[in-house]
Amino acid sequence: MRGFFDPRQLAHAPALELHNGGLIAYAETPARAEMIRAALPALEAADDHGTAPILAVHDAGYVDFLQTAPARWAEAGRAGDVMGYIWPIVGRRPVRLDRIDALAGRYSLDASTPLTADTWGAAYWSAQSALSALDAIRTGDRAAFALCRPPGHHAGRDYLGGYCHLNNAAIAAQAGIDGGMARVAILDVDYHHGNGTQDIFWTRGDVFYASIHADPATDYPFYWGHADEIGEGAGEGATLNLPLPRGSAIDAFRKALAQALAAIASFAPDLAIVSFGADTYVDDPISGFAIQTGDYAMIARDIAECGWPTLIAMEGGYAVDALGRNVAGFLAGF
Ligand code: OKP
Ligand code: ZN
Repeated sequence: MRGFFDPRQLAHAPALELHNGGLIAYAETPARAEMIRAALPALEAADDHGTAPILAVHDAGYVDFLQTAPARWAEAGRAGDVMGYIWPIVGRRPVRLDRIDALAGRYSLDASTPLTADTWGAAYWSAQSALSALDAIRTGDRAAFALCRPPGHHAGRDYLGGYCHLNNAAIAAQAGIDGGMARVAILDVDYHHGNGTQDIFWTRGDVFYASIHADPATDYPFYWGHADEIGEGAGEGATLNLPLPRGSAIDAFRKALAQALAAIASFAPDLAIVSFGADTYVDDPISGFAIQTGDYAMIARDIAECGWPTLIAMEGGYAVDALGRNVAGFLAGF
């Protein structure tokens, strides 16, 4: 299976994130991508598809914010990385959103996803890696891997959050549709619910979103990922959420996976995109499932047996020492 990555994705390296009321070292490190890369046969450089496929999903004002906020933040004399810390309360009088501090709140979901001067470039190339994997499939490959980093599934049309800036899976899905595919399914097997992907396609009937994740009653992103969230309008029934309790291991995970795969099979996609997070791993430092390294091949086989052209896009996974073998195990199983 061909895989894609650009070294510019490594440059995004914020110092700190807000965690349990304090600041800790940022968990979504460049070392994650290095470990994955080291465990795989050589990845290919991503091709540059420009900003058009990004703007087909993301709001132009938001993209401008990603590009310009670090400089504006520095000009305003703020030390440290850009991090939202003040949000407009909804339902009150209209407020000015043009100041850098207001924009950081306006365009963010949480205060744990800092921007540095290198973030835009890294996020841009992360999205290009996903688009390059799509090209491989369009030209006949059965499957392709995109080492997306930063990840994408928490980012919405006009907001960042959960270590995500551009929604790589959504950008590839939209590019597939714009390239003539009638239906794309996104299967999200990261530990966390992909609220951004769900939100982007919430009212769409041409992109099916299925996710297996930790119950939002106990885990990030808390507001989204409940079983009763099924989409609206033309998208009603095209969102499937399968939350699992903390502690869930491979048997429960595979049962949910079978349910997700059956739903996707009924949808009959032209392309499947797997938002693959290895943070379901038993020793992941920020997560609570109990998937073992050897289980990833089985999960991948279950998906591969469905026979769809499949783009695998990297999302989370924070047990850095085990990350390479967990991803390599998944891809080998596929
Ligand atoms: C990203 B992905 C605690 C802040 C909240 C956010 C978790 C984002 C996970 N430090 N952490 O889905 O792997
Ligand atoms: Zn995750």
